Amino acid sequence: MDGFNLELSDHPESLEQLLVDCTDTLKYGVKTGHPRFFNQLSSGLDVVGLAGEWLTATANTNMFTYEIAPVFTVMETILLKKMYEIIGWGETEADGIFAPGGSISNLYGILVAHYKHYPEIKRQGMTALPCIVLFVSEQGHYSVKKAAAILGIGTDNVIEVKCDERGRMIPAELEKNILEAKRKGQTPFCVVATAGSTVFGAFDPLHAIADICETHRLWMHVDAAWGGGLLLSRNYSSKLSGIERANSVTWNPHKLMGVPLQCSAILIREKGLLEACNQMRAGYLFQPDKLYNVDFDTGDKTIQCGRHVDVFKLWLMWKAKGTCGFEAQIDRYMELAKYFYKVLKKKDNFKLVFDAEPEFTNVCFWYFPPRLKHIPKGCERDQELQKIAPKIKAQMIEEGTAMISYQPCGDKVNFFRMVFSNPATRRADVDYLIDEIERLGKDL
Ligand code: ABU
Repeated sequence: MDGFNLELSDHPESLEQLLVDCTDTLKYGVKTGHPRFFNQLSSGLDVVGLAGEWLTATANTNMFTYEIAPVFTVMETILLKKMYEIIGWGETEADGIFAPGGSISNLYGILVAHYKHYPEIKRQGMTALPCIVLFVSEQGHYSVKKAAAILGIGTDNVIEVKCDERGRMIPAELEKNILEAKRKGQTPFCVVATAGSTVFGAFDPLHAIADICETHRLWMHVDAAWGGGLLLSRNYSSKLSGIERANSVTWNPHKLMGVPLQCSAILIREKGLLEACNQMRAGYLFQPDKLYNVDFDTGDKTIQCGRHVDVFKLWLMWKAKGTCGFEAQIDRYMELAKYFYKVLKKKDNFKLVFDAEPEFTNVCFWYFPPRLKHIPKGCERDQELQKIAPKIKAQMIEEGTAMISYQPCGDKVNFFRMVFSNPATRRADVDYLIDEIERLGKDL
């Protein structure tokens, strides 16, 4: 970061210097709004969302009480109601809160699940519990294990359920794992299904999972952090069919819906449970004898005290686009993913991880430099292929032309994961990326 002095000074610097610092901050940072930024599930820059974030910072308030954030609190209630409706829940049966990101929202889902089964845990901790276990697919998000570690359940008690060839949880395997856990004397309490897995964009079969949860009386949490936005598309919402049967749902508008970071909700299909689970009644914030109905105070539903206003930018974007605007944007990402898949399919040097139309906006693929085409399939070729994506990506970053993620997964060596969630991206950017990968990779 040539010439950018990040050290802090004892004395104030000039306004001119501060402006240079601001320019340098953006100059040396990654341009996540750039149409060729494909690295993350959250990307792009919505100008209305930006305005919302700006106004939020101007208000500089805290979500814990209605008395200090009356307007934002009502907006949160309205957004949550909209999200319950879209999921298929009645307003009176549901509850929720905006939380800092999908991992924390998943933590809430599991926290409430074990409180529901064992309310005594709030006072007595894990000593009150048998050996409880939960289930998530092997393609589920790592935050589920984090939550288990944080909550004292332990990562060993997160049982990974096998997936099919497209990365979807296999219900028969789930059932088998539950019965096996019971035989071992463990106590299953929760299943985390995934709607839009991080790497493959897979959707677990929610109805089949809900049936199993009902049979075994397990809490069903759906991690729809990535896939939740698809509920806004009449063309694609059926991929989440069964989500209405979940007990709790994570949904991140900062991913597919393009709301500036952060904006994530945990939605619970039981009123009062969040508050019962987390309430501490701090007298200095939650006085029962306030001038208004204190049911409006949301602060005791959360595991936080201070809470940032994440709702205004989403509310403002919804006003500006309407539900139809989100739908059109999301449908366009799905079309781009299909376009990308079709172009790659015709290219000799590219190989798709799944040779079928993309389930979501994730498209996973390898690039094969001509040199590797002569090495027969097997260990030696895999060893070489493993190095290709990191080398291409490193060069792309050096030159600043585009950004795309890669990873190994199971027995698959490093492959690229293309993902569409950036409203600025056009077909020309997709074509550019393919050409760029060939340019940087052909001599490797
Ligand atoms: N929470 C998953 C985000 C990962 C990604 O953006 O690639």
